[in-house]
Amino acid sequence: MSEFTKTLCPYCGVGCGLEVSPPAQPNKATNRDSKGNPIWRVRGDKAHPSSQGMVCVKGATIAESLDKNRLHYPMIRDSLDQEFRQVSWDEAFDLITQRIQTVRFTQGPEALCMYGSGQFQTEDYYTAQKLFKGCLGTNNFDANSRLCMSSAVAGYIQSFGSDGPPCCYEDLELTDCAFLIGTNTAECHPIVFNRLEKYHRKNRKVKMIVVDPRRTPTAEAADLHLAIRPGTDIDLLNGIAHLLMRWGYIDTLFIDDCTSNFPAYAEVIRHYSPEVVARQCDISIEDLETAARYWGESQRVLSLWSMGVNQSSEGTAKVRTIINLHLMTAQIGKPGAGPFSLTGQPNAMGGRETGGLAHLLPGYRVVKNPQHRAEVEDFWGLKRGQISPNPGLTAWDMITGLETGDVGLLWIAATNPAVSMPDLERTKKALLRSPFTIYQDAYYPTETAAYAHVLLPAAQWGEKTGVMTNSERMVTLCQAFRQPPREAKADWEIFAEVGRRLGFTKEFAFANSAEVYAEFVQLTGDRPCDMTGINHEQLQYQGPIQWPHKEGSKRDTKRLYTDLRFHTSDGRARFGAYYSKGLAEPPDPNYPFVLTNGRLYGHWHTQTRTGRIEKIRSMHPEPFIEIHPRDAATLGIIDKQLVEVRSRRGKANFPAKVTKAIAPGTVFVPMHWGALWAKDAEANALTHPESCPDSLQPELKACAVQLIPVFAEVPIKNYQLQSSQW
Ligand SMILES: Nc1nc2c(c(=O)[nH]1)N[C@H]1C(S)=C(S)[C@@H](COP(=O)(O)OP(=O)(O)OC[C@H]3O[C@@H](n4cnc5c(=O)[nH]c(N)nc54)[C@H](O)[C@@H]3O)O[C@H]1N2
Ligand SMILES: Nc1nc2c(c(=O)[nH]1)N[C@H]1C(S)=C(S)[C@@H](COP(=O)(O)OP(=O)(O)OC[C@H]3O[C@@H](n4cnc5c(=O)[nH]c(N)nc54)[C@H](O)[C@@H]3O)O[C@H]1N2
Ligand code: SF4
Ligand SMILES: [Mo]
Repeated sequence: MSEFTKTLCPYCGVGCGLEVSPPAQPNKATNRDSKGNPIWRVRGDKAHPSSQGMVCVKGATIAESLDKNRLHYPMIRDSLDQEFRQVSWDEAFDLITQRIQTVRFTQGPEALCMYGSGQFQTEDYYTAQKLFKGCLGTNNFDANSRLCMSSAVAGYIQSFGSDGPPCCYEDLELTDCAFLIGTNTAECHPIVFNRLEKYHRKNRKVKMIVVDPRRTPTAEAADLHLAIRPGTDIDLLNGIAHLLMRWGYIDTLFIDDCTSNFPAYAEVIRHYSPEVVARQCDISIEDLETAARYWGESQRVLSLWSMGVNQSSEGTAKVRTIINLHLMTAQIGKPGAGPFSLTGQPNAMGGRETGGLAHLLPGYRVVKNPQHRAEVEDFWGLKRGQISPNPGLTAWDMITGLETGDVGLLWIAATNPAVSMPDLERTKKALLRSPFTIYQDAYYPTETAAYAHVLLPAAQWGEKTGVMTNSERMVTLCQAFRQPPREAKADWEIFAEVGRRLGFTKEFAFANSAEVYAEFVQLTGDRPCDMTGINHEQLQYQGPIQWPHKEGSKRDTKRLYTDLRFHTSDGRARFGAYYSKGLAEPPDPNYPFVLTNGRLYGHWHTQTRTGRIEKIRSMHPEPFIEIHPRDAATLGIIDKQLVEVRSRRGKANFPAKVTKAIAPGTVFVPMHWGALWAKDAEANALTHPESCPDSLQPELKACAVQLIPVFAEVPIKNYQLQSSQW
């Protein structure tokens, strides 16, 4: 047997294949961490079709985080002001099942909630859906993907009749024009960016357009950077459409044969003349025309987007407006073209397949569709009507449900909402009111642990075998290569055991994760995400497989919609006709700046892993706020000076980084520093929860703030969890 175990990087949605091996000389000091644990060797898997052997710094260093600050035992406490005490799994399970039963029979199943994560493996997701939506009869399962992908999901469903990114990574090397909007691909999807950037550099005729209020490393590489005012994407996209129409770059044959609702859309874009759009977006007419010309003159246009688009109070409309451009120019269903949503988390896609949002059911089904419910009920052996016809509570609804007392039990797994939810002061207050919170994580401490009554130790990457799907629908087996530390268990095992103890013994009689997966794929039969031809064994021996992959099929499906038929009832893709609405909280004289926020290359979200890796800490030693020199001069702020940032909801402090990389009137802070990692530098102390009416995804990317220079010499440091504490 090879000394290498094949697996997948558990960070971003690029989904790079990794090979892991034990340290060559485990006893050598340099091969051990400060606790004496062996450091596993990680390298890119050259055979993985998505990444072809490449990895970024996060993938390369992942093994260094495995043994630092792990949660080893179940712990409980009666109230949040008490210390935790270690208990056996038996005791923890008893307490959980008893609380679930009490809440179920006193408040009803709708008072039970689970808040999960795109960092679950597919088997974890599926088991949780079966437990909550099937056995307990509540759709109150939502995931952090609500804050991440839900606008893309809603946009695809509304335009194409089904979710599912239609493109593949090969398209990065086949396109004539890459249109990157609201994505800092270079830092957040580095290997996707490497593939595109290499091809772009070699082929000077290939154009790259980047739409982002910041001059990110992604924008640096572009032929054209459109530094639009935050929240003006729809103006820009409709403006490009206006010019394509005016200049005759539209494909009327495709529009007639394959789409619907074009007249309503044509009426909307009529209002977006270059003069109006340039003013609205704060860009030049020339740049707008260049963008439209690049798009119109290219044989193949590929658009890529992520949080600058999705995290918006008009996120779904933004997604559909991108898709509109593809429909009017027939840029879909062929190599090098299409609207490609880059997924953030490693298994956000698996979450969508298994129905891991409050309005979804497994197999790309939706709660509101009676036939979909009936199909799942039959498959799970439930009585008709047992799955609730109402979509469950979304992530933010769970917070407000705690405020009103409607939520009686909250189970949080593989996400750290005390850092990542909007309006943190309100979020934390609500969490403090929770009658009973179970928190299931691999690490301790994390910010959210402070709000839990029960802590459950989760096995993580490398300690459990399961499946993840990346942005290009590539399904990879993530194999375990070491034992979970002490008493940690896989998420799906924890959910299944609770299910059995609640009396659903036959529903959760899985012996291993391969059996869970085998059951799940049956629910995808004849659905857009058909995976009936995929199982663990095949993934292990043949390598990754792209869906749809029906039982018996010989080849992967690289692209969707190559026959130009869509999943709508008439087979046509639908144009969405949207006027721009702008930001939910625009700047005003009291709060004159737009605060946006996002990610840095080395860090992963709330730092539970990357904050414990020395190399990454030294890449990004502290938080900061980017301010344009003109704004800094007006406010009398100099580089590195501490700035207090206030919004209507809260405040935070960051050292200033005065730079032309940010547009005047806009400021940027990284999202990575929660309460454990810096003093008062939480991006979400400032943000608001207003969300898109269709996707219910909050507008994390923009809120109005004021800036106040602080004249004190107290630089913010990574003040807790210094290496001595590891
Ligand atoms: N290094 C690293 N990589 C990651 C992650 C990580 O934590 N660290 N997380 C992963 C996850 S879960 C996700 S969701 C992805 C996110 O990947 P991205 O979406 O690429 O990352 P962000 O930095 O959140 O936001 C992208 C850009 O949106 C821009 N933006 C803000 N407002 C607007 C607007 O109104 N319009 C437009 N067009 N742009 C705007 C911001 O300036 C920012 O540069 O990254 C994944 N990859
Ligand atoms: N202001 C602002 N806020 C944001 C965003 C933004 O751009 N700006 N982005 C939003 C987006 S797109 C996202 S995806 C979220 C991310 O926000 P979170 O989901 O809160 O971030 P993570 O730090 O990735 O949290 C994952 C947790 O799961 C744990 N973990 C890892 N593996 C396992 C496992 O196998 N099992 C279990 N049980 N636990 C595990 C980790 O230790 C960690 O505590 O943040 C959202 N919030
Ligand atoms: S690009 Fe994403 S999946 Fe690939 S190694 Fe980096 S973090 Fe991991
Ligand atoms: Mo995300």
